[in-house]
Formats: sequence, C-alpha cells, structure tokens
Amino acid sequence: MRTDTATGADRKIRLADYRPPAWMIEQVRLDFDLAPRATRVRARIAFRRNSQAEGARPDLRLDGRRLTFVGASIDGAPLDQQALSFDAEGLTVPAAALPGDSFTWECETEIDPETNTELEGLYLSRNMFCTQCEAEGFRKITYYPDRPDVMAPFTVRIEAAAADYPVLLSNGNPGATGGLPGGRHFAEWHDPHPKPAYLFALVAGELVAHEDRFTTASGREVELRVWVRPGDEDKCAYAMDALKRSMRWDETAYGREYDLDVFQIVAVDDFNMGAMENKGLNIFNSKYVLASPETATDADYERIESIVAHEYFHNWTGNRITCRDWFQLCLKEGLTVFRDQCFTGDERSEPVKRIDDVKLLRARQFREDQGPLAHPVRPEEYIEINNFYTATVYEKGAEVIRMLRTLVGEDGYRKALDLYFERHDGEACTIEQFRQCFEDATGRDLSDFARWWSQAGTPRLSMSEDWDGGTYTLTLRQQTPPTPGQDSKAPLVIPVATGLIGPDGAELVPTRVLELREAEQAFRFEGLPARPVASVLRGFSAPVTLERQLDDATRAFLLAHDIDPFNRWQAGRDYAVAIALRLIAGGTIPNAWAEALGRLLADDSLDPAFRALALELPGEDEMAGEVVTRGGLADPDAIHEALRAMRAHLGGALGEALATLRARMAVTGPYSPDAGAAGRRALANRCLALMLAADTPEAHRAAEAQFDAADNMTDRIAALAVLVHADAPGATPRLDAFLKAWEHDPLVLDKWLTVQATAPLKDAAARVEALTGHSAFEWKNPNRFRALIGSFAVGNAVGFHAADGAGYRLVADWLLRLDPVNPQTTARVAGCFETWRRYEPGRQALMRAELERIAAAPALSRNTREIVERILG
Ligand code: 0A1
Ligand code: ZN
Repeated sequence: MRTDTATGADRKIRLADYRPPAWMIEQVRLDFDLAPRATRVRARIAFRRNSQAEGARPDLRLDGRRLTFVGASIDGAPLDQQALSFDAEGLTVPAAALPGDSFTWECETEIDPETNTELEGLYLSRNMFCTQCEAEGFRKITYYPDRPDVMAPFTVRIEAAAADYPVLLSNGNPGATGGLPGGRHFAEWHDPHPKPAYLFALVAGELVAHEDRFTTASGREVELRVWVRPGDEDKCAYAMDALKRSMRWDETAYGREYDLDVFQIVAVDDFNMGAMENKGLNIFNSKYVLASPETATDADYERIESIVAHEYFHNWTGNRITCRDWFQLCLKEGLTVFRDQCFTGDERSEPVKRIDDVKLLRARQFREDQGPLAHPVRPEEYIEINNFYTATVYEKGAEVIRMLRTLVGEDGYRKALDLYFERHDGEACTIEQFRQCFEDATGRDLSDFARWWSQAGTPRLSMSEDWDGGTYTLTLRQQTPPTPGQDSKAPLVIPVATGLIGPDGAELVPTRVLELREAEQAFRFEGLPARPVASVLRGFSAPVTLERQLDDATRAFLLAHDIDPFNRWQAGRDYAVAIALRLIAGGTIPNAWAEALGRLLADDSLDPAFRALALELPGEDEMAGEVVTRGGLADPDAIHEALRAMRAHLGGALGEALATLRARMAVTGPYSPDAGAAGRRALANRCLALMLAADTPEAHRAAEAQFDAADNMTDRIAALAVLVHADAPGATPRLDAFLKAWEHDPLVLDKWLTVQATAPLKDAAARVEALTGHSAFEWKNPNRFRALIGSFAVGNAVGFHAADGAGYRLVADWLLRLDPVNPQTTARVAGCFETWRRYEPGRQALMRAELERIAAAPALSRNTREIVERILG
C-alpha cells in the first residue's frame, strides 16, 4: 500500500481531515455542444464565499480530470492561463485573482466521450450520450468543486445533431427546445432543487418513451417516462408499474411526495453499477429496466422492482438530504436499502424477503467483514471512493437502520425520520445529525449504539442456557474479532429478538427484544411451566453470527414449530450446515434430515417461496466460511463433494415427493411475475434441481421437456441450468437452441454465458476460456464481463478453485486486461480473491501468486491497486 506520504492520485483521504468548502455555489449554468470526439462544455458558476470559513480570502480550488482547457473568465474578464495553476487533479485560481467574496466563473472545456471507456463522466454507450457522476465523475465534465456538500440549482442547455440525438435530457423540469441551423437542435432543463454535482445527469440519443402519469397525494401531476432504445418499448411496463407503486409507498410509509413535474428513467447498456439516482433523471443499467416474460426471470422482475424503488426513494434519502462527504455514504445508501427492503417486503412476502436479504448479507457482507477488505459502515479513510460502494456500506448500513427501528419501535422510527426530513431538507448531512434526530425524537441515548457505524467486523454471539424448573436463564456473550486497523473491539448494543417455545411446539413466551449491551449479560424468564426451546435472533434482528450448539432433534423441532419464519428457515440451514461439516469430517447423512425436509415440503400451509428457500442447501462459499469459523481451513473439493452428496441424497430420498410437488406447483395461464406465481415456480424448479441431483432418466426427461415447452425465461433457464450443470447429454443441443433464439439480445446472452460459467465441472476454466472467444462476449461491456468472468469467479467454486490454479489464472488474466479499460469494474470483480486466506495452503499459495501478479502490473489503476493491496494485507 502506498504510504501516508503518497501524494496526488494515490493519496489517502481521511474523515478526520474534513474541512467545510471555502466557496459555495449559488447557481450553475451548463451549455453542452455534443459531439462524440469533441464535446464542448461551457460552465457559468456563481460562487460565494462560505460564511463558515474564516480568515483571509481562500484560493478557488476546482477539481478536474482529463479535461482540455479552452478558456476561462471571472465576472466576464478573461483569465490568462498563466494565472491558473493546473495539476493532474484540477486547477487553482489564486485568491489574488478573485475579485471579491462573490463572482461568476466561466470556463470552457473540451472532452472526448467516445474514448471514455471507464464509463465515468460523459461517455457514449452504443451511440447514446450518457453520464455517471457519482462519486467523482463530474470533474471529468468541467472544473468544479466536486464534493457533495457543495449544492446548487442547475440550468442546462444541450445542443446536438438532431438526426443522431433526437432526445436531449437532463435533470429537473423541461424548458425551451428548438431547431438550429445545420441540422442541430437544443433543449433546456432547469432543476430548482439545489444538488451536488454527483447527481447531475445528461442523456442524448435515439430513444423512445414509455409514458404514464402520477398524481401525488397533494394533487401534483407528474409525467413519468421510461426511455429505452427503439425496439425495447414493450419491455418497460414492469419498471413503470414498479415506479408508480414506489411513489405511492413513499407517500404512505414515509409521507414523502415527489417534487418535480417529470420523473424519468433511462436504460443504458454500458453501466458500471445497477442504477443511479440523478435528480429527476435516473439512469439505469438496462438489465434493471427491460423485462418481458420471454427474456426476464422472476428474479429479474423482483430486482427491477427493488432497484426502481431504491433509486426513487433516494429522491428524499440522498437527493433532498445528501451526504456531507463520501465517508457518510451509508447515510443515503444504508437508509435507502432499508427502505427498498421494506417496500419489497410489503409488496411481496416479508419473511421471504428477509431470508433473501440475510442470505445476501451473509454471502457478501459477512464475507467482506471477516476478510482483509473489512471496514466500518462509515469508513474513516479511503484511496479510491468508488471502492467503497460495498456490501458493508449498503447492506450492513441497512441492518444498522433496521436495528435502530427495532430499538426505538415503529412509532419512534417514524417520528425520527419525520424530524430528519424536516430539519435537514436541502442539506448535506452526517451520521451524527441523523442519529441526533433519533435521540431528539425518542429521548433515547444512542451513543453506544453509534459504534455500529464505526466498528468493523461481524460480532459473534454465543449463548448458554440454564433451567431451574421454573426459570429459564439465557446468557448471551458477544465478541467481535479484530479487523484491519481495528485490533480491539468494544461491545455493541445488539437487539436480540427472542421467543420461547414449549415442548409441544406452542409459543410459551412471545418475541421480546433483549438488549445486549455488555460483553456478557443474562436474561431471565420466570414462571414457565416447562423447559422451553429458545428461538434466538428472530427475524435476524442483528447482523451477527449466532454460535449455538444444538442437536439434530432440536433443529428439526425448530424447523417444524418455530412461528418465526426466519428462524424456521435458519434451523433448516443450520441442520444442513451441520450435516455438511460432518460429511467433510468423514461422517454420514442421517435419514432424519430428509424426513424433516419431506414434512416441511408437504406442508401446504407454507408459502411455496418459503419452502423453496428451505429446500436450498448452503453455498460452497458459505460452507468455506463455516469451516473457517470453526478454526479450520477450507478444502473446496471436500466442500463440493459434501454438498453434492447431500443433494443426491435428498433427490433419492424424496424422489417421488419432489416429482409430485413439482407437478402440483405448475402455474397455469399466462405468465405473471407476481410473488405468488414466482414462488410456485421457485419451488417447482427447486424440486427439479434435486430430482436431477439423483440423476434418474425421468429427471433428465423432465428437465428437457421443461426447457422445450417453457413459455417464460424463469422455467427455461432453470431447466437449462440443471442440464448444463450436470453436463447432461441434453444440455448441448439446448444451449445451441438458446443461443440461436436469443443471439440478438445481449441481456439474454448474459444468461447463456452465466449458465455455462457456473457449471461445476472439472474443465470449467477451459470452457470459460473458450467462451471468451465467442462473439457474444463483448468484454468491454460490464454486464458481459460480469456474466462470464464475474460469475465464474464467485459462482463456480469448482472451476475457480481448481487445484491446478487454472481458474485463478484465468480470472487474473482478464482482470489485467480489463483494468486499463474500466478500472471500476475490474476492482469490483477483483474482490473475488478476498477469501484467499480461508483456503488450504495449496490454494492460498496459488491465489496469492495471482494477486501478486496483478499487483506487479506496471500501470495498474488506483482502483484495482487499492483492492489488491488491501487483500494481500
Ligand atoms: N448511488 C447508486 C449506485 C451507484 C454508485 C456509484 C456509481 O458509480 C461509482 C454508480 C451508481 C445507488 O445506490 O443506486
Ligand atoms: Zn443507492
């Protein structure tokens, strides 16, 4: 890692060094003259000295990267270029050249969107101009104080060739439009809400709108538009529907209305992330907008719904109230993820959503928190901010908000949020200001709770129980292992939702939130008629690992009786983990396991979506974590073999029941992505996968027939996946047919690539290598790269961890190739190496060698260097 003395590009930025901006902005006017190789940007910015900053008049420091400076003036007087000092990160106008405490800066720059492959700033995606300014992309458009605590209203004028770019969009409300000589035209936009530069957006291209309207609770009429390429207009209805439901939900659940005359979403094909909440003009990865039954799965529909909601909810949590600095990123992201999780829970099934979210949290965030990339929800330093859009900031950030709600109750939570919106509307805030709203609204002291934002690592919760014939005592202990830069940890405030179940399965003591504040604390439950079975951490009330020794019978008891759906699912998961660990250690599978799952399967009072989750085995990565938690080192082959044997066992033991249930779950009538139908398909397809694990001819025939007859992508891709992953004879002709049917649709081709990249086969690396030569693999597109290389690296333990190192090598080769083109996506995918210390010495050495090879690359980007060097430690 570069040391503290590093300067320029690799400098560490620290929260402790935060200083208020010296200059604020009253108004911004931007004029764009669009051309692929040479876009001209004229910025007219009214600066005013920040009254908070004292002392002599400061210099004017403006961020700027890869800009061609054309000229500048202050209050209309041209500046001599010699009067400005330029460096790789921007320019400085010395205080002596500034006329007073307020002035207008005008500057013209030229940029080259066509060669901008990093997809940050203004770039071209299939001949469409679009922007991505979060976190620091605006400085690639013009010189500007590119920091979130400088907020201003923007007026934008866009001029371009009318034939090539008929649609011209920016933030806010539309203004004048018109034709110009030479086949050009223009459009103006005005955004009255002061915003930081990271929320700026511009789009220009050949687009068509799917239109609708929304009337807000107070009667404001809003025009809604989802913009896509011609030909995709029949794939936007679901995104639009999700948008309208989100708008209504934010009014009902938070009292938050939309605040402009138009709300627009644009789908773009080349995008580093999922989507971006630019004020009034959200830009989306097309993967999270476009859906039709033939091209999108149930999971895609649900993702579209939640991302549309997430970006929309940012309008209040992120845009109207933004972050003071990037260390406060969780202020908008944790809160907005929590809000979108609740939305999905309300729109679909709350318990199923909670289980899905916890699975994701454990797979991504626990993995991060327990490895070399661990950092607090609010980090204290960074080199490249784009590397901190992490599962910890997002998902653990959301868990912190959820815990707050649990601690202060629904009413307290709503009062605190109302106060937050009222007190801080239009401001750039900190976590402390957010916390203060909770303290003021509820009267609670949350100073100890605040450690959740500053202390990294996943706490381990252990428990012991005592029963004296009438009183049950639960003793809870917490301990957080050290993380990089944080050797010793203090106890956290942990809400542990707990219920007690009687021996007959009935609820003895309903859920109560135990507040664990100390390293160890005992909780007594008196006057009980019989020794209870405790259901601890119901609803996963805190992001901790619960260490609990249970026998199989108690796990089966909880799986059968717990009224808390999350813990019911968890009991099944723990049961499966215990069996896998036993198998790895040379043990056998008890028959009672399949019997317990068989009973659950047959229980039609249970939501099919829940049953589908309960039938799913832990993943290989999760198992590696379990092995390490118990002090071992993971052997990927042994883990894979154990899980394979368990699936085959279930497929054999439950064969008939699976076939019958699958048939009963068949959905009739036209496809609908609603949660009920999706749950039935999920259960039917889980049955199919287990049937295939038993490798019977009937199972193969069933999968082939399902693929051949499917009228929707969910069933088609599920059948294809089981065939391809089993290397079944029926796989190749169907892969070919799929390719032929969908070769014109890149988003569907991503599925074709991923299905093959995740096949757990011995020669997986060679297969993926071969696919990198396929014309479907346009590797500079982030979706394609993630679909093949990314999903191989994190979704194919057999291939990635191949004992000869071929998987690691393949991924490292491709990371090195992508890095100069797109550092942001490279750095994200490089996170696949973060678990290297979990594995047996042979794998460790191989992974380490690849990491060192990447680190040694001469012109490695700052993004990838930071990640790889932190992983190496
Ligand atoms: N704020 C967006 C995600 C996002 C973050 C960074 C980006 O570029 C570095 C792009 C998008 C969200 O939370 O949806
Ligand atoms: Zn977000």
